[in-house]
Amino acid sequence: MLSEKMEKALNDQMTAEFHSGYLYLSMAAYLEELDYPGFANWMKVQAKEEQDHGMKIYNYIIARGAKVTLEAIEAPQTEWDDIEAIFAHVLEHEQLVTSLINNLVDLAIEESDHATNQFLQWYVAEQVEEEENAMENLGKIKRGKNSADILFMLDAEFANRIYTSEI
Ligand code: OFO
Repeated sequence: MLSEKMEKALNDQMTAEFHSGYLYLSMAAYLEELDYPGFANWMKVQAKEEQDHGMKIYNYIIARGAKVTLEAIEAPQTEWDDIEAIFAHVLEHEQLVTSLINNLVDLAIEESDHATNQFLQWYVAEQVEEEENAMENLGKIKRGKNSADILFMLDAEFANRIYTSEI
């Protein structure tokens, strides 16, 4: 059984994950506009993964006999200054999500909700990976941003990312 507070916190995090998906889809659309189909592909895969992150929480709430409440998803940003700003935003966003996950873990510990704490450890590990990838990608873009040839090669590299379900 989940406490009312935990049920609300998990529903909020589920919405935050769906919002992340929406944000990355918006970045994908902007990158398509800039004619970078490879970077757009990377963002579309990321958007699908975020959908999975939300669904994992959805499934957990149901498994605990609690209520899933879908909330409004805030409209995402639709334009950025340049490609570096997009990837800097990804890192900033993932750091924000890490802090949200940490708050949830703190609540699980405070409530001695061991099952939810254990469930959340998947997200703790995932955020390490998310931040690592975001830092690596931003580094690549920063190094290549002044060369059309390098950006072309990076776009081709990012086109190789394939979606694999995380649920
Ligand atoms: Fe759900 O990991 Fe990114 O936001």
